[in-house]
This record gives sequence, structure tokens and C-alpha cells, in this order.
Amino acid sequence: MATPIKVNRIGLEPQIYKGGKTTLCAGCGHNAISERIIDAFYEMGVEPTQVVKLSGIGCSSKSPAYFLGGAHGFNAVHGRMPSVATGVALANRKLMALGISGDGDTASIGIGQFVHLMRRNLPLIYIIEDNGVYGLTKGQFSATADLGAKLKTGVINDLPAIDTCIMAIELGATYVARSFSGDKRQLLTILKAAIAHKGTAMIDVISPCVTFNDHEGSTKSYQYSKDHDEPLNELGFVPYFENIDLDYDPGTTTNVVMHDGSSLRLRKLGRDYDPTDKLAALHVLQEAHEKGEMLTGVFYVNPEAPSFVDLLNLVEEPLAKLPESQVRPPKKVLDEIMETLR
Ligand SMILES: Cc1ncc(C[n+]2csc(CCOP(=O)(O)OP(=O)(O)O)c2C)c(N)n1
Ligand code: SF4
Ligand SMILES: [Mg+2]
Repeated sequence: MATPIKVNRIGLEPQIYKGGKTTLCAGCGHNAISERIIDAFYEMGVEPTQVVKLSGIGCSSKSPAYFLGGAHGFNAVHGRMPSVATGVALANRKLMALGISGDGDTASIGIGQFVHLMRRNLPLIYIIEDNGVYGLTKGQFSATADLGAKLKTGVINDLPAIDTCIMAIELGATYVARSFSGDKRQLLTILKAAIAHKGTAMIDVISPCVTFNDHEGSTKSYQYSKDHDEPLNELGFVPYFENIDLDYDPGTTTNVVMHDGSSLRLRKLGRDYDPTDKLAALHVLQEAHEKGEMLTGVFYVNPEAPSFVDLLNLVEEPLAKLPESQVRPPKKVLDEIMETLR
């Protein structure tokens, strides 16, 4: 008897979630992130044609070509993906928007766009593939490079790092997490919960650049990340369609019910931590910097906050599909508006 073909809850095979063959360096952290994205979208049963992948410029921004081959895609200008993503998400609210950026793309040239994206709580998953350098242009420091980090050439970074998670929390993103490309389980769980979230999910993934930033003295290398990774919480995720009623102890585990009814379980690891407390999130992140820890996990989640789509009171039907008769005001209305401007 032939082996039955493996399919997900919407009847699609894993193959459908893949993309083209990667052209990134073998061992690049970005490739591992692409694999987790493939797993997460397959396991959550998201139809790839209902997804739009957006990116800027960089090795990281090339990676949307290597997953979800059937999705829509737009490769924007360096650091300018957020404005394109905003237009796309508003023009068609039915599509799931997935933005892939680099630390240079986000925190250096794109910082202005990033800031305004985070304060809008647009429904979007925004992933920073963070290697602390401009990989595509041969390894110069980016704005997320840690103070005192060393390049292969011996150059020392003498500027403090921008922490994109701290910025995102302060500015208004409603799901903020950090992970490591080498931690398959944690990254997959963080991605699945991000798919269940309805506002901006900002995920900074430490993703070593094996060619330019994986040596001794780098604070974004595989070895350094393995040695300094400090998980804030142990994560579990129960999607709404699995309907499993797992017991958990509220003394040790916080249960956050996501917008679609899925559950994100955050089990304490030593310290007391409430992931819905913004100030606590900022505090643990600052503390981690002082201790030199690479803190990972879900720092902040607010499933209740209105998204930008709610704030704008958009109609259910995607704007892009409305007929002209509904988007163009009749002459009489335009005349009335003009009258008020006299
Ligand atoms: C407007 C503009 N300025 C500069 C560049 C050159 N450039 C291309 S990619 C890049 C940095 C990429 O770094 P990052 O976003 O961290 O991605 P990585 O390659 O490290 O994944 C730069 C400066 C460009 N393409 N466009
Ligand atoms: S140069 Fe660095 S970031 Fe770019 S593909 Fe190679 S390892 Fe990845
Ligand atoms: Mg980079």
C-alpha cells in the first residue's frame, strides 16, 4: 500500500510551503529562519496564496524567495519596506502580511520607517534577521552591533546598540519577541503565536552571518549566542483548531488567549514575569543589557489593542476590490466639500 501523503489541516502538502533554492551562504542563520517560517505556516494551515511577503534590501531581504513560493511578494527599496507594507495591508486587509528585514535594513537606513510602522499596530509580522552587520555589502557594523564587538579586521564597534525590541515595545507594537535562529523550538512557537496575533508582531531573530560575523570577538556569532542565550520563559502554543484543554498551573504558567482563540503559554523560568506588563518588559530588557545576557522569549503581548485597520474603521471588503462606484464620491458630495473650503 502506498504511504499516505502528509497534509496539513487545509489539505496542503509541506512542499507547497517551500520556495526557491537558497542562494545564501551555507550555514547562514537566515536559512534556518526560512525553514521555521515554512514549518510555522504549514502547521498553522495558512493558505500561502493569502500571504504577502515584503522585504527591503540585504541577504535577509532576499530570503522571502526561499519560502512560501505561492505567496504574493514585494521586494522594496533598502529600509523602505514598512511604507509599502502599510499600503499593502490597508489595500487588502484579507491578506496576511509578512515583512522580512535585516538589522541594517531596519535599524540603520530604515529606522525612520520602522519607528512609524511600530506605532501604528498594523496587522503584520515583522521579522528582523539580525546578524549585527551588513552581510550583503561585506560585513560593516550595523546599528544593532554591540558596543565593543569586534570585526574580523580587528575594528571595534564604539557605539551602543539599538535594541529593536525595546523600541518596538515603547512605540506600540503589541507582540514583541526575540529568538535565535539556532533555537528551532522557541522560534517556531514564537512564529506560530505571531500568526495568531492581529496587530504588529515584531520578532528580532539573532541570525549569525557565517561569512562576516561568526568569529571570536563577535557578539552575534553562533558560539556567543549559544553561550549567552537566556530564555525568559518556556513557550508553549495551542492553536485554536486543536482544541486541546491542557492543564496548567497559573502559579508557574501565564496563559495568553490570542485574537483567534489560540493559547500562548509562558512558563516561568526562575523569575516572576507578566508578559502583558509593558514596563516590566522594558525593565527586563534593560537589565539583560547591563548583565550582557542575550535575553530571548516573548517579552510583551497585548492581544486586545485595536489594530490600525480597526482604528481606521476600514470596511470588511478589501479596498482593492471595491468597485469604482463605491470609492469615488459622487459629484454632489465633492461639490459640497469644495463649498466648505471656500
Ligand atoms: C539606498 C541604499 N543604500 C545602500 C545600499 C547598499 N546596501 C545593500 S544591502 C545593505 C545592508 C544590508 O544589511 P542588513 O539589512 O543587515 O542585511 P543582511 O545582508 O545583513 O542580511 C546596504 C547598506 C542599498 N542597496 N540601497
Ligand atoms: S554574507 Fe552573511 S548574511 Fe549574507 S548570506 Fe552569507 S552568511 Fe548570510
Ligand atoms: Mg544584517
